[in-house]
Amino acid sequence: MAVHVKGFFHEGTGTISYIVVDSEYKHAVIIDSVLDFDLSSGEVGAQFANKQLAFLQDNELQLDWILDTHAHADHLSAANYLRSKTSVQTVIGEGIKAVEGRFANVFNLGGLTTDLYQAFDRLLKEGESLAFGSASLTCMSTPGHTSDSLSYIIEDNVFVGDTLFMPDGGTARCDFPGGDAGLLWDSISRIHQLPAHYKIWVCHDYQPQGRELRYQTTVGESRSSNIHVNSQMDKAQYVALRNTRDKTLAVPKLLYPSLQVNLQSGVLPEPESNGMRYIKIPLTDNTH
Ligand SMILES: N[C@@H](CCC(=O)N[C@@H](CS)C(=O)NCC(=O)O)C(=O)O
Ligand SMILES: [Fe+2]
Repeated sequence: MAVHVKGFFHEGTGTISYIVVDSEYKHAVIIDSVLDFDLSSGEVGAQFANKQLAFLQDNELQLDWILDTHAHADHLSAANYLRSKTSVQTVIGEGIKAVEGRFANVFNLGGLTTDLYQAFDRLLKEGESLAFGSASLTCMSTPGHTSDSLSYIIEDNVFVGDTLFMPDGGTARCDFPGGDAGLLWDSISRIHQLPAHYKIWVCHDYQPQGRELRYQTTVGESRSSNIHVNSQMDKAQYVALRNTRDKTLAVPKLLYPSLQVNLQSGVLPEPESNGMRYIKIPLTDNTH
């Protein structure tokens, strides 16, 4: 398979979504697409996703799968929007069931819990493969940032979601419910055991020190120079560093909207009797 990777940067959330192309057979998959969302006005848009659809059309590509690496907590997934436009199936890791179970209580979803994760067409297990173009893609379960995190391997490309950032960005936070710094260390160790030339494609770049946008490294480069996980570090040191740093991080601006929508593969909440859709924000009352 002749693999070509096209990254699309979503400025508002620092997310990189990918279209991976089997250039020979003209098939493609989309990984981690984003809906535009303005929190203050409640406007939801599809400008970003439409750019990706235009790319598919302009290049006469047949879309095989709409993939998410995890239940994102900082942006709304465009998976369901893309499915509505293409009739292609949405995919996430089976760990989404546990994530959903944890948040059902936060959002008081009660008896709905078993229906939510059925919003995804396919739930993948460690090592499972999906047909893609002339070959296949395989997933590796890489929990830690979230318990449902998966990495997708397509030939010598690894789409790691938030399991790793660029070497100067380190690693993702592990303080969301179900996050676990020790598990993230173990998952990264597995990725770092892949051949050194494998390309790692990250899902976020926060441009440390204002440097230019970068979203691709290699296993070799990440292994030797990631600022959080490298040969100078051991697991206990990493867990301490990660947990200390996580205590300093603010709640992501779009945490609650993202989870409510992303547990349902990007389906917006049902309209209420006046026809409007609403996002819930659980309040913590610290007034007394
Ligand atoms: N300021 C961003 C933060 C988003 C965020 O927390 N991102 C997660 C990945 S979903 C992370 O690991 N961030 C690491 C960091 O901020 O150091 C927002 O509000 O959206
Ligand atoms: Fe994330």
